[in-house]
Amino acid sequence: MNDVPDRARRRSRSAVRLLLGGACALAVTVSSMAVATFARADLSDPPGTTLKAAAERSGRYFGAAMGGDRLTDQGFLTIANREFDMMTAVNEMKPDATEPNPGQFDFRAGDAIYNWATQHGMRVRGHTLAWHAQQPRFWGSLSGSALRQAMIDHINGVMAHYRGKLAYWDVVNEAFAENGSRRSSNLQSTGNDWIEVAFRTARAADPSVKLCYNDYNIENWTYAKTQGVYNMIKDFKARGVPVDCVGLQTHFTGGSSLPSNFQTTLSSFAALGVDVALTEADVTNASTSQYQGLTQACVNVPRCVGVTTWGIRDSDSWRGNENPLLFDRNSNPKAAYGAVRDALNAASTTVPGTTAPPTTAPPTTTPPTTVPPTTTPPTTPPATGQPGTCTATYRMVNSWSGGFQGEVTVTNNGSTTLTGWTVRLTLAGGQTVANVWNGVNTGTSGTVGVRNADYNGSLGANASTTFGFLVNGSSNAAPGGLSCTSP
Ligand code: 9MR
Repeated sequence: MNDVPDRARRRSRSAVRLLLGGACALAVTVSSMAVATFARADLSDPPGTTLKAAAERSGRYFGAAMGGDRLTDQGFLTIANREFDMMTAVNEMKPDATEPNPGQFDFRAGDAIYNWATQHGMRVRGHTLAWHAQQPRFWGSLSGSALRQAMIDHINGVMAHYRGKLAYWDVVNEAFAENGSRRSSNLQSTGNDWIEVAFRTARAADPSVKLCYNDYNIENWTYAKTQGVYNMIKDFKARGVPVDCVGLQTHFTGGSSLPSNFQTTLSSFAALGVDVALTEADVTNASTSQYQGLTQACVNVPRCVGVTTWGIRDSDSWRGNENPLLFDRNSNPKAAYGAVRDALNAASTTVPGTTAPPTTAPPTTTPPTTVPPTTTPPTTPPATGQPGTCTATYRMVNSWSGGFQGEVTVTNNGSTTLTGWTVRLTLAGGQTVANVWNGVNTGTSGTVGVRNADYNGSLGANASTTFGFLVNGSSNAAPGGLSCTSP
């Protein structure tokens, strides 16, 4: 395998990311690592000379997929390290790989890819938790509630291992048929709610990772399958099923090529309140115009967070005889590579939450000189809610420039079971709720109400439950005025 020649020096920001990646990777071996932080979008940066640098200007990523066999392929690793900042395991995190026998998990192959990627400053997309294919052999002898439970146990087992470490998880993969109805499968036969159960299980197992539905042939807006998936996501968002993103695989092969309405598809999904991503892109003969067009569609949609190609060189591809990737078998970039990089550099939208806060100086007004009141502050937070019913307490789980993840614990202080609860909290000015899980919100700014989800409203005496939420805004001020009422 030929190595690629040395390329232009990486921009300094990429160099810093590598150093940070190296430091973080050390931590992987001794403890679990937080999801790698992401470079800030800045469209005034000079054009990126690599795919990842070009993508990062607008807060996006550029990803690839790799199998474990590529970990000893220096040609592959050189390009991966230079050009990509997101990695997906081709097969190593799939259900058959991670749980070969009931309750016996094996993360060695997935971890090897995870460790290499994070040691080189990349983030990782998890692929996949529930799918009709590549299932553990023992699922084949299960059906009904036993199979449903096996799926739930699988999601819990795998997500516990990767908790806090991944950027995205493809929770459910390829669950729709071409005619827009659900694909027949053993999982579908456990009941139509299997997909939402998978997502609810996933959210509870790791609230830090974005949860995606992933499928192919959903790029054409007028295609029945696209509409089927769109209607499911719309329904999930309306009912508070926790889904954060839709992955469009973007395999353009055979009769399938870049549809002219691709951007409409992306923006229509995004308008439902989910991120979108191109998760497995490859194009027959690496058509420059199709690669340019698919990238252009993504960078035109603010919530299109990134593009992943399914492999790096044609020799890595599952359809290698179609030469569908951005690098040839000798590791040379093709014309499509330049077209993709140029389209990324020309992005005019940034991903929400990735732009730097304004650098304007803080206000210079003099603080008021009035003497503060002399009452002694209470040493414990004021009791919230009604005595004898429920209380709500808040903690910040994670924060970043432009937002934070919060968690509220709802506790039943009474001696009888509560059936339903509602928490109210008031966000600081400029803050908006982007997402709530394990609860259903009313309103997204100012005073926001969150009532229990279908499955966590019943709280026995002294029992508690939590819900989580993401907030976008320029300050990370904690919500005020917390109260809890029941029902
Ligand atoms: O690239 C993967 C290939 O090595 C496997 O043999 C195949 C088995 O199903 O899965 C391929 O990856 C698929 C991905 O997981 C889901 N979308 C389609 C991909 C290409 O088949």
